[in-house]
Amino acid sequence: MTNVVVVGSQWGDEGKGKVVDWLAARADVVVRFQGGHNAGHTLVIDGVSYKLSLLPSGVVRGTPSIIGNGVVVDPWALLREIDAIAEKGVKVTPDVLMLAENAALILPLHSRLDQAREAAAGKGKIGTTGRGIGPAYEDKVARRAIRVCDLADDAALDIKIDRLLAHHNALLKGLGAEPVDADELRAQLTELAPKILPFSRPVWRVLDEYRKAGKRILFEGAQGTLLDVDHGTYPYVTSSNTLSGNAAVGSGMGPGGIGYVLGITKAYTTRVGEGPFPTELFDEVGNRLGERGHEFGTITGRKRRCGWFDAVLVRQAVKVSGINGIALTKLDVLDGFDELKVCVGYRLNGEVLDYFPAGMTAQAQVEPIYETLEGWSQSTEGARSFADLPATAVKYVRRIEELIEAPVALLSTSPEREDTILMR
Ligand code: 2SA
Ligand code: MG
Repeated sequence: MTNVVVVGSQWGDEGKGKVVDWLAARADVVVRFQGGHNAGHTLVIDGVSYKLSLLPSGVVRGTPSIIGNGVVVDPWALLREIDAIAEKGVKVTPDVLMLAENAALILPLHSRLDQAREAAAGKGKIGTTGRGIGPAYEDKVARRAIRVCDLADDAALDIKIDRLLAHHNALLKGLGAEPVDADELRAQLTELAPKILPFSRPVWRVLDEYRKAGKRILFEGAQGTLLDVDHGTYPYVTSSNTLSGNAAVGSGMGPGGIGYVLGITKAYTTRVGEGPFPTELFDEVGNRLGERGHEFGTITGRKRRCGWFDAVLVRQAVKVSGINGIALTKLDVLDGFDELKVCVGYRLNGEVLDYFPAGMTAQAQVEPIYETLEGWSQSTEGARSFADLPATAVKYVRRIEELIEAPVALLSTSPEREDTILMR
């Protein structure tokens, strides 16, 4: 196995958690490179279920795990998560978890701002997770973020807090909200420092050591391609680059370290939050997909919107992320449908498009062009070989491969790790 980058090829919730866990058992180190505790996945190991949002999946099995510089880190959320899995018997020590010293922090003022903006936005809201992800990335790019390494540097911390609050307190004043007290923030960070700093490392060097020793690195993406801040359904996106290319920048490794790109792809489509969704279904079929697929957010419990497989979107994800192969998940949710639809193009103002346009209005107005495929009545749940699948399910999988211009490398047929078919 070379290094592998796992990315979502739709709007997140494609089932990355299970596949990452499957791969983590074969990796020497697991690295998160973007996002924050807006991600959410459930790992089921020996009947015990673990809900992770910021910690890389490797930690549960004791595989060395890295939170890279591209991640925005809420240190309190990190400590809570470490405590929560400690209660289940998993101890996260600095030998197992390494945190990039140059990662930006999410502070309480970021989640407050995120939630206040969403509440005030009315129809214009994004439907964020309210975790402060966007405001934290804004501060990072605007060069006023407080980073992990600042917790060890009193002189820098004073300057940084002043710079940060000069901006935020003006903003809060405009919103008629209470300003943040500099001394109080400093005290919070001082209290935090001894708990967080033991995990802090020059992660790029650690990765270089792994590379030199020929170790296998697994990069664990969060969210999905269509939530990418550049290539997604902007502005209805998250605030990081979710594409495979960011694995290099978000961890401090050159692009040559990326290796194989695996796109996790659900056999139908879902999205949470606002924004365009061409194949969304508002009928019984949509409800059935949601119920059979248990389509509720891991972290926020939000109901996910459901629709048919959109091959145009996934093909675009394959291109922009350089996906070498996909892991197709939740095929069993389609069991029992007489027929299945797959979107193969769009119609917009009388024209046919074979890609998803970038404009907000165009994205909202495209109408899917469907191809209808025959369904199957047998259960595919828990199938462990391709030969166990009904012929029409095989046809569905093969047609998807053709349309998205990428092979199916893995097929996942239940949340259990063992119910995974290795295709090639
Ligand atoms: P944010 O909070 O600024 O990143 O939100 C911006 C958009 O990104 C979407 N988003 C997500 N979509 C699906 N899953 C996500 N993670 C959790 C999960 C979500 C949950 O994996 O289950 O528990 O509800 C995730 N994180 C961000 C979000 O819906 C906005 O559309
Ligand atoms: Mg999820």
